[in-house]
Order: sequence, then structure tokens, then C-alpha cells
Amino acid sequence: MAKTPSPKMGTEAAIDKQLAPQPENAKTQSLAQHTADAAGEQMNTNTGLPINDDQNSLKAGDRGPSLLEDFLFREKMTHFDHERIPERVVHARGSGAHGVFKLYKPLGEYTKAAFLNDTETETPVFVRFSTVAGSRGSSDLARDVRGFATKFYTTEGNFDLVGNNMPVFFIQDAIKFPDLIHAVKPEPDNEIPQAASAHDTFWDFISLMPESAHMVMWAMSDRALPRSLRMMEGFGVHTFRLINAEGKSSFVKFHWKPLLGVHSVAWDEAQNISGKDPDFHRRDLWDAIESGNFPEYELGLQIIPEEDEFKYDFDLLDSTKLVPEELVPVQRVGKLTLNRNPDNFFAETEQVAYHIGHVVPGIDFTNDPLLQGRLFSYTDTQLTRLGGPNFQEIPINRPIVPVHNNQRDGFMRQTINRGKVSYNPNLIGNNDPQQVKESAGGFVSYRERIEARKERLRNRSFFDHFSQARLFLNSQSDPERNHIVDALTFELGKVKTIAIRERMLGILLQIDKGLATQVAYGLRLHLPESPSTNQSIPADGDPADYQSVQAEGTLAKSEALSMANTVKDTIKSRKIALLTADGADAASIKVVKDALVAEGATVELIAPRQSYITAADDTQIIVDQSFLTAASVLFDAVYVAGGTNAVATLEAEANAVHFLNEAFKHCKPIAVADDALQVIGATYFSKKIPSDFSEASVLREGILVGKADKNFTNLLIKMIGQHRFWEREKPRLIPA
Ligand code: HDD
Repeated sequence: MAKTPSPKMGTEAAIDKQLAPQPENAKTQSLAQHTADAAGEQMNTNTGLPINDDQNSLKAGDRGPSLLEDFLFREKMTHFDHERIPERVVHARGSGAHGVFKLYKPLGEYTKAAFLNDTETETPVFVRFSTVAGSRGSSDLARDVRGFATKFYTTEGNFDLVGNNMPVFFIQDAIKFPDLIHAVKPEPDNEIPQAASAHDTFWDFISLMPESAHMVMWAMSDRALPRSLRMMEGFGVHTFRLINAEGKSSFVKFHWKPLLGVHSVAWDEAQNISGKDPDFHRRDLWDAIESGNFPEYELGLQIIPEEDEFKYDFDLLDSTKLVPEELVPVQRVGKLTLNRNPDNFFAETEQVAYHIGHVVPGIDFTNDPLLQGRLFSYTDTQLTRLGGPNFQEIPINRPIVPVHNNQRDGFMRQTINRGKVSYNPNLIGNNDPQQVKESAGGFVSYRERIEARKERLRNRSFFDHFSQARLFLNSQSDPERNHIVDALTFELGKVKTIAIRERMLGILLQIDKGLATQVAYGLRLHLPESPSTNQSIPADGDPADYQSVQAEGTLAKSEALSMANTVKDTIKSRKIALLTADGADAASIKVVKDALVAEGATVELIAPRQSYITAADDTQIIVDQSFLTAASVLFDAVYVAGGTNAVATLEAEANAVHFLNEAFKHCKPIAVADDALQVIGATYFSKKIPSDFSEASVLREGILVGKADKNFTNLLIKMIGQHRFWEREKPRLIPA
């Protein structure tokens, strides 16, 4: 009898992790000074007193009451009682990772920022990804915008790029941000629903604010359901400025382009994942980094000469607009690699504090009214969240350069500042710390000339609310567009107030009549006679001055806006389920698994029972999960292995059949050993198996049946690279 193989588990795996070399850089070294490791150490109190008994509190007799004297108990319990801090008011749910940024080519022509001119040094970074609406413990797979915040620890101080995975935003002026967030968060009377925009208050607000139309198209698209945090784009959203050494300014839009492409999951799948594994994105990020599949994104810049400020049919200061890549191409200037998981979630991911106002010389702001308001909010919010003004001293937030200024004291001050002087100018301390000349790297705000009246107004250039929403919609592939229709019908279907549904139809009508008609059909409502108007109007404002301007827009379509045009030539880090059972054909399992693993994918064997299967040749093969713990929604593709007895077992195993039905429903690649076809016979899609397995057919249908040889695995790899076969959704007859 063959010996049962023993996978590395528990302590053994943990020890391997400790011994794995950690990438070193200036930030990891600075964090190391604050990192504690209890391995081999004795237990003591916060004051250093060795602890003898951590099991029993001090009592009057072995059955008597506990004593107030028990300072050991009190210290432990007091600390525990105060372990929680307020979650972020938005973006509460997040996952972080360390990494490095390496520049491809110096950008001195545009910016003097040191880290954008030095191609030798790797700049340490800490990235935090997030959802927006849900609480800290909510599911990763909510339909939502994703935050993509990057802290660059540069030699000139921290630069924070606090972006999202969508290039535009719901509102144009930061004064509306509290309203937007109050509307999308759970409703205040019953705190329902969690991490969802599908409720009355959100759509009430949106239906009255046509400026949100463009962002709503993005939020209702598959971009709001990323397959992985490693497979989504990032955007700085606002137009920023780059300033070169001569003081010349250019406008810039920041982008992150994932090297694995931009991919999403299906909405039904997202809802399923939320139950099966609410930590799906967090786990995926963690596992990818642990296994050396380091997430990579290229930094992209759209640079716009200052003279072109008024060249476009939208305002560069309007955050509800993007700059189409056809008009200004994205230059890829460097690469971000996430290569280390945090040691401690709270100390790093939870305590990291980003701020759009953390800039370095060479990067500056524009007058985008959303950006300007954000400049206030980020430091302000940390004061409550992190408990006072010294949050910059928390290890994850410290720059890699020493900090010297005259700020002093406050709750939890860590630094012990020497000397009498904490003011400037001073004689006693030689005026130290000294201010820095601009020529030596001192930050000087861009000298923008402003001649204006002080008033609460919005320029007319901000009132074309629909042309880019239409551009986005028209740039989608058919399946992507269908998903937007479905998402709107779902979300508005959850809205109870019919007047809000109707108002939203009156907004959609102004984006695209076809879209409005399709959504109205699903809701069984008539299209409204007149379009919904803007209701975001000051008390003394004339409503006529606030209505949307109807414009065509210069572009009919933008390729970059559709995920159908994304990278589809890699299966690196994709998860493939290999369904099998006792009596399997070991040789074909090996051929398929080896071929996929060689391409950087992960293959998990799933069988009726845990631990291992005994193959037809009596060898034992490790099983990663049973059908009880595994679910199709957690995988990218599925292969059904052959072997007479195994196939008979799978055919009769309801969970295996359900697994396949779901994979089909979510348009995933399905491959089957030629002798395992009877398992497909038990699925509801058995009649949809194509008769021809030519490359063209396989890459159209996403179904492959055959002998596990080189040709088979090559085709399988191409199929998985395609990600999904969305065309399969058309018949809409899919159960599971
Ligand atoms: Fe914000 C957090 C991104 C508009 C106010 N925001 C926050 C985070 C991201 C963004 C990624 C999470 C940072 C982290 O992981 O810790 N926010 C954006 C983008 C916006 C935007 C891309 C539009 C372009 N935000 C925005 C406005 C305001 C805020 C208009 C207020 C005026 N955002 C905040 C905040 C948060 C925040 C309340 C909550 C937690 C935090 O700052 O640190 O200050």
C-alpha cells in the first residue's frame, strides 16, 4: 500500500515563513525598530515585571471573590477593553501590503520630484486597498468602488496617491461628500443594508444629482466587482500638477495599470463569494504575496501641457470627467511591486493614515473643488480615528527621513525633543531647525495667478453631466453593457419608493434612451415624459441656471474603457479546481496540473473526502479540499479528471455537479477528460457541449473535452487566459 503523503502544515509552514528572506529597504528597516517578536521570550507586564500565573486571577481563597488588588488582571483587562479604535468613516474595510516602486525613465522634463527622477533607487511603498461603504468586517465582494491608496516613502518625505479603481467620482464639490456618504451608508434608523448601494437613500440622492451619472455607470459596471485587487486599475481621479526644476507646470492624471489585466466576477458570483469567503480579496492578496506571485502595476501618467487647460470639451477641474486615453495617451513610467505582507494588520493596515495633501516638491494641486475639500478632510479624520495629532509618529506613517519641526506634545507623543526651543524664529537654538530654500528642496506652492471674486458658484463648464456617461456606456462590450442594465435593474428593484425609480429612469434617459428602456422594462415602469432635473440648487439659485447641458462629446468610443480589451495572455496566479475521486487517472491529473502550474497558476484537487484519493494505479494523491469546503465561485476554471471509478463517483456526487453548473453559469472555462464526459451528462448544460473542439470553438465556447496531452493543456491555458466566456449568458436559462 502506498504511503500517505503529508503536506506541510501548521507550525512547520509557519517556521518556513519566518525563515523566508524578507525584502529590505529603508522603510522595512525603520519598521524593524518597532517590531516585536516573542519567540523564545518570557512573558512580562507592560512595565516589565515577569508574570508567573496568566491563568488565574487573585482571589480570597480558591473559591472566593476576586481581589481589586490584582494589578495583573487589571492591566490585562484594561488594555483589552480599549483595543478597538473607530473604523474609517469611509473605506473601513481594507487590506494592505508593502512593496517598492521603480521608475523606468527620469521625468525631469515634467517634475523635480526626486523619486520620479531616480531610476536606480527603489522607493518603498505601502498600499491599502478598500471598499467604500461597508464596515470593517463587511464582505470584500460588495458592489462598490475600490480604494487604491499608495504611500511612497521618498527621500523628500511621504507622497500619498489616494485613488480609486474608477477614474471619476460621484460629485464635483467636496461639500456634497457627507451627503453622498450618508446616502450610501446603511440607513440610519435600522442600519440596513450593509455594504450595499441598493437601497432608497442612495438612489434618492443620486436621482437628484445628475452630476453623478458618469460615476454611476462605472459603479454599476463590472469594475465594481473585481476578480482580484491585483486585477484592477487605479486612478488618482483629480487633475494634479507636476512642476519641474524651472517652475514649469504640467497637468497630470495618475493611473495604475495592473500587469495581470483588469478582470471581474459575475454579480451572482460576487453574492455567493460574500457568503463562502467574505475575505476573498484579502486572502487572494495575502496568498499571492506569500507564494511569490507579487502583484504588479505600472504607474501611468497622462500629461497635459498647461497651455491645453481649455482645449477639451470638459473641465480638467471636474472630477466627474476623465481624459480619454485616445486624446492623451497614458505613458507608463514605472512599476509598483507588492512584495511583503504586513506583520500586523492593526499596526500597519489599520493605522496607516493617507492624506491627499502629502505631496513632495514637484507635485502640486489644482483647484478641483473636490480635491481642495479632500485637503481638509484627511488629517481631520485621523484626529478622531487615531486619537490625536501624533498619528504621524505611528511606525507605518513615519517618513524614512528624520522629522524636525516645532510641533510638540499632544496625546501619545513618542519623540523626546531636546532643548528649550520649540518656536521659530529663535536665537537660543541658532534658529534650528532651519527652513529650506526652494533651490535646496524646500516645498513652495505653485505660484498660480488667481484673480477672482469670493463666491459659492460652479462654472458652467461643469454642467455637461451626461456625455461621458454615454461615452463609457458606448465603449462597453455587449456583455458588459448587459451587466450594467442588470445592475441598475437589480439596484432600483431594491428601492421601495417608486418615485425614486422613476426619477432614476429620468436620469438614464438623458444618458441613453436604450438603456433607460431596458431598465424600465425590468422594473415594469413607463419611461418618464420628461428628464429628471438637477435638484442640487442653492436656496436663492434660479433652477434654470443649474440644469444639465446636453452635449455630444467628441469621442464616440474609447477602447481603454472596456475590460474586453484587457490583457488576456496570462494565467499567472489563477486558481483552477481539479475535480476528482478515488480511481482517478493519475497520469492525466499530473499532465494537466504540471502544465498549469508551469504557467504560474495554482491547481487545487477537490474530491468527495479530504486528505487524499487513491488513484486507479494505487498511488495516493493529496487532495486540497473536499466538495464540502470548496466552491466553484472561489476558482477561475475547472477540470474534471478521468478514470472509470472516479467519473462514476463524480457523476453521482451532487456537489460536483453543482460545482460544474455554477462554473458554467459564471461563464468560466470548463475542461473535461474525454472519459469523464458522463459527469457533464449530469449537469443541466450537457446539451450545450459543442461537438467540435477546434481552437476557434474552444475559445468561443470555453468548453474543452479531450485527452490530457500537450495540445489539450495549451488550449486550456488559452481558455483560462480569456478569463470568462460572457457570451454564454445570452440564453439566460441558467440555474444553480
Ligand atoms: Fe476619500 C478615505 C479615495 C473623495 C474624505 N478616500 C479614502 C480612502 C481612499 C479614498 C482610497 C482610504 C484610504 C485608506 O486606505 O486609508 N476619496 C478617495 C477618492 C476620492 C475621495 C479617489 C475622489 C476623487 N474623500 C473624498 C472626499 C472627501 C473624502 C471628497 C471629503 C471631503 N476619504 C475621506 C476621509 C477618509 C477617506 C473621510 C476616511 C478615512 C481616511 O480618510 O483616512 O477623510
